[in-house]
Amino acid sequence: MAEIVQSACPLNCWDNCGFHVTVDAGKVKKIDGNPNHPITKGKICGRGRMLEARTNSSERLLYPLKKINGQFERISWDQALNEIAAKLQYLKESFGTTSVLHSHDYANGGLLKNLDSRFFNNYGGVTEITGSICWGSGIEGQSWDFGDAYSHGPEDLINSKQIVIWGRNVARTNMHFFENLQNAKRNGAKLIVIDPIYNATAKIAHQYISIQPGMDGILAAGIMKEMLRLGIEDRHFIKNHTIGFKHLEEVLETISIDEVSELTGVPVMTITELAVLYSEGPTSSFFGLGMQRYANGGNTIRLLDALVAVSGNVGIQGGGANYANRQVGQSFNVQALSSAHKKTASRQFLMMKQAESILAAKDPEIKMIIVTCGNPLTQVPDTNRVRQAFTSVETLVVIDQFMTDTAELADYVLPTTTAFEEEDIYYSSMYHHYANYGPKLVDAPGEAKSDLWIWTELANRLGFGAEFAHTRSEWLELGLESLSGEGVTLEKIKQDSFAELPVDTVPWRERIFKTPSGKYEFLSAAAIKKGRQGELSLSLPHESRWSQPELAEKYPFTLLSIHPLRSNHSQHYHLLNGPERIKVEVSPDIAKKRKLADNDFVRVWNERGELNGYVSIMKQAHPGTINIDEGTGRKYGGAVNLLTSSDVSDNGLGSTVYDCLVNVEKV
Ligand SMILES: Nc1nc2c(c(=O)[nH]1)N[C@H]1C(S)=C(S)[C@@H](COP(=O)(O)OP(=O)(O)OC[C@H]3O[C@@H](n4cnc5c(=O)[nH]c(N)nc54)[C@H](O)[C@@H]3O)O[C@H]1N2
Ligand SMILES: Nc1nc2c(c(=O)[nH]1)N[C@H]1C(S)=C(S)[C@@H](COP(=O)(O)OP(=O)(O)OC[C@H]3O[C@@H](n4cnc5c(=O)[nH]c(N)nc54)[C@H](O)[C@@H]3O)O[C@H]1N2
Ligand code: SF4
Ligand SMILES: [Mo]
Repeated sequence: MAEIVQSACPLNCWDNCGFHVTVDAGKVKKIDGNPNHPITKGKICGRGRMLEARTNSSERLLYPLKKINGQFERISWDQALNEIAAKLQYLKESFGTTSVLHSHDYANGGLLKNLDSRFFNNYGGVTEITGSICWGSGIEGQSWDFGDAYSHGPEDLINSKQIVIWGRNVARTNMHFFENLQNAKRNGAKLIVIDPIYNATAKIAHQYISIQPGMDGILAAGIMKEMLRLGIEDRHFIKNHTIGFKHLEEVLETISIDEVSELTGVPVMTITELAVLYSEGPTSSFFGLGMQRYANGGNTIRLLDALVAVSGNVGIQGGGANYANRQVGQSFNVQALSSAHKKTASRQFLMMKQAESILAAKDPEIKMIIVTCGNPLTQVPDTNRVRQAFTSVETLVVIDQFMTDTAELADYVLPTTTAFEEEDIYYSSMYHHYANYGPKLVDAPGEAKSDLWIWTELANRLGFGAEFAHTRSEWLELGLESLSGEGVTLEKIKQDSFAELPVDTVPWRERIFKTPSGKYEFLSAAAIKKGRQGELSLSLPHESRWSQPELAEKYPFTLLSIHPLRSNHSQHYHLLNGPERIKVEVSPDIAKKRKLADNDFVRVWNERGELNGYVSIMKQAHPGTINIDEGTGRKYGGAVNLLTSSDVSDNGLGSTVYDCLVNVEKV
């Protein structure tokens, strides 16, 4: 008898949907939305639905594999765990624990996925990944300005008179917010989209503003200039709740409004209109993540924040500089799960620079890499170098559900469970503030085991098994400990299948910020304390015709690599029907210049690499813009990251994957 069970989406996504999963005879049959979920209300996307195919796929990894003479051979779990544990022990004694690197991203939003840190901390502390290819620049930027990165609750959108979607591909990446935008429009709100690509969100906007990639901070500066010229800034907020405004004024004096228009491609009149619109709030701003993956990404978000502050849209209903919502993750007792106090050694590599750092590491060298919840061979910039780094170490262990490009390079591949094969609580610090419960619904195929089982077994072999001697329920209760006072208990979340977390849905409404001064900081003390520049800067992307004219001669076009519609990064491509080909989207002017027609086979290249694909001419996009969706792998002819740079953004914690010049020609 088929049964419908409440569950949750584990994918790294804004929406964190509630599911209804049909289970029959021990198999997942179908995935739908849970209509009772307060935010996602029964609607889910194709990536969520496809988790059925992902779970039941005949390509699942079923047994531990070891590479012997270049070929994978099936081995027993005992052999795999014994050999990996022995190697870990040997490395600890001979070179120290930081000779091991834990490479990961956040492919699964489960609370218990944080237990990987517990394993590595109890082992003694390995080389860890810091920063983020995804959102690092913006998180750090908002931390300098506000003290943290908090968003308004979804229900507050109703209070906005105007809504500015700034570099966020809502229709594609955040479907429930898209629905919310349509409702807000029906309610009379004005919708503006600022993006180099005329995307599906732009189509529903009252106004679409095309911008030169990487120039959003400059545009924000122009809007603030106009605001000050017209005297329509919020003097009360500036005087009482901010520091460093004089410094901001000085920065704005270094650029003319005509220069702003030249750099951004936005007409002066539009800039003036935006100044008026921002001052006639409440105006809410929603910043995407693509926009800060540039060398100037930190300053971009900081200048956008400054605009929201100067126009009086901070801490008010219907306002906000909405980027991420870290209140969500901070609700849990992740500290207790990860046992950071147990580590005695540590070293950190930047996520985007992991390849260079592996290759350059000394005292100790990296001898072993363990990969979880990540596919660096497709997702980390400068793929050629990543390949070189990941093949340079003695032992590569990859824990995954499928034979990814990264797993193919491994010495040991360990098969792990999918979400419906283990119990967990799922959350996302991106959009809404509900956590969802996902029970174990079916048994894993073959000998696939949960990540937690693997850590526990390795811990047993390395002498700290006692640190892992807990049941799933006990682990979940530990993670929820910080919430028990709020009535969020394991029992309650199991019963309801979701729980509202105690966050502020209008952050900063008391005008008390988490910065050193307690005020909004145009001049950041936190930055200065870190030895960085606390001042705002009107900096440009690293690869542009303004910053590197010679490079732009050779590689005249900007390559974006935005998130794919039908896949979550690299996770769904292999499940899609249709030809395995890369789509090279070009702006109409490029098609004209290079005499390209739809479906032409082209090569896209720069000094870092080359990729082939088929042309699709975009209806409308900023001149000189190309896009190749991220996430494809070897099967498709390669990852777009063959072309991207592993440079680090201005504040030291973000990537520059969209800050990328290329050339294109027909082959
Ligand atoms: N379908 C789908 N949804 C996803 C994901 C997925 O892989 N697939 N991934 C999830 C994850 S992990 C994340 S981080 C989010 C990301 O969610 P988003 O931030 O919405 O997505 P991105 O693809 O990073 O880029 C968003 C937009 O930024 C624009 N853009 C690029 N450069 C600039 C610029 O310089 N200025 C401006 N104004 N706009 C610019 C792009 O044209 C694009 O429209 O999506 C989540 N949702
Ligand atoms: N050029 C370019 N590069 C980008 C981006 C871009 O826009 N452009 N986007 C960046 C962003 S925003 C992000 S978030 C990253 C995403 O980068 P990743 O997180 O590395 O990408 P995914 O393909 O989502 O997932 C990686 C792997 O995790 C595995 N996995 C899933 N669940 C589990 C689990 O429970 N346990 C284990 N052990 N493995 C699991 C999946 O099978 C998959 O192979 O990519 C970044 N890279
Ligand atoms: S991928 Fe995102 S939108 Fe799709 S079902 Fe999962 S959480 Fe919902
Ligand atoms: Mo991301």
